[in-house]
Amino acid sequence: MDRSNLKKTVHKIINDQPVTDLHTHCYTPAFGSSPEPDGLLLWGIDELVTYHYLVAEVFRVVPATKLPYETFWQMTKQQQADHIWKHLFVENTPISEGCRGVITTLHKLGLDPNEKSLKNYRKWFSQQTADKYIDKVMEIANVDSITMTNPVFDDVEREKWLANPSIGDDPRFEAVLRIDPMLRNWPSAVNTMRQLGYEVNEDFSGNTINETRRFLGEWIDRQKAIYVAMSLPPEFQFPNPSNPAADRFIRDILMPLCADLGLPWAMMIGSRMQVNPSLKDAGDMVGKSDVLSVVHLCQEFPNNKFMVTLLSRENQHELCVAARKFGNLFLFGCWWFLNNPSIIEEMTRQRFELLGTSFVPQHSDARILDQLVYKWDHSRKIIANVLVEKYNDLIDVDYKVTPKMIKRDAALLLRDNFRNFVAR
Ligand code: RAT
Ligand code: ZN
Repeated sequence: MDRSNLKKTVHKIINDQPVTDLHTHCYTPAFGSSPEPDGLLLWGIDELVTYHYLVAEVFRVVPATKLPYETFWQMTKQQQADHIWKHLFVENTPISEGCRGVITTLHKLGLDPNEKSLKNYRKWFSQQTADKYIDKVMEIANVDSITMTNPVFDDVEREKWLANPSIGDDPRFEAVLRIDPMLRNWPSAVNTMRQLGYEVNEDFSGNTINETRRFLGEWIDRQKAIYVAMSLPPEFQFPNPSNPAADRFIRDILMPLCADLGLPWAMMIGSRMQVNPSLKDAGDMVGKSDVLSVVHLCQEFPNNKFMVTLLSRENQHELCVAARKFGNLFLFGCWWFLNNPSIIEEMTRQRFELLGTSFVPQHSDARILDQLVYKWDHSRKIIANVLVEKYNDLIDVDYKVTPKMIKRDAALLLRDNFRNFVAR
């Protein structure tokens, strides 16, 4: 392949490759959509601008000493969006990744991102319907499948599944059973399962093991979940002698169940919750995790499949090395605070160098449907740039890089590595 065409060819192939987005917080329209109360599918300008990443940023510009948290939270969604637009997009330059994302999204939707007020955007969005808008966004972002996050311990969402068994049946979406409280707060998980009629006890006595497996199994079936996921604190350890309930849950319940069903367990480790609760969803922070605990899990459960993403930049190299040791350890994405161009670039380069093409470079984590547009636009550019660099290194020593090879790599990275890993 001619070196002068390489950059253009790689960018085109990466852009043309549909992405299977393995972790988002987007929902099928059947879950209800914003601005309906309790609508879980969030989309449109007011949701985009009030994304929790931007809530955190606006409180740096207009601190709580000037606008108390309670006053902000009492405002309507539109008032919050107007406040954020004014301070982050009009009176300041929107160069943070969160802000830039809104600008990219508006631009790629064909809107002028220079408006001083949100009025015209609101008008444009009011002419869309959620269902058709999903198609439009998936087409622009070139995403072929959106993986939801479905927290069974969330009362609002659980009731929606119970009321409508086909709520997840939309060919554009896949479900994921999300069960953080099982390891973050076992007593509360037990309490909820008991209320739902399962005979479980905090001390694992009686039928707890079978009943918890039944609970999880039934929800995996109901959701047709393609994996089971948890976000875990930086302190997560396995084994953990000071938390015998956690070890028992993993050893006696989760691992056997996942192995039987061929389901991966996705561990997203390193989120330190609510260091500033006044910021609500924006109040979480990052902490370094214990990679050796991931290694211990891979050692003890060679028949299980582990998907792992860690939130701290400092953990990334050690995690890559761990993945070289265990074929059942699957690395994915640049999560949350890592989803910034400089860090995505560094992580992607490091992963190519240590793991070849055997990982998934990115997921969107989109909470607002429209974010698929910018998250994939920004990430594709970085992935393509790093690939160009790697192909050039091969071309330098006379290795022939062909468009067919580049297409094969693009398909693995953006779709097939994940699909193959979750295949049962
Ligand atoms: O990225 C986010 O929006 C976070 O608030 C979390 O939802 C995180 O991605 C998670 O899945 O826990
Ligand atoms: Zn997430």
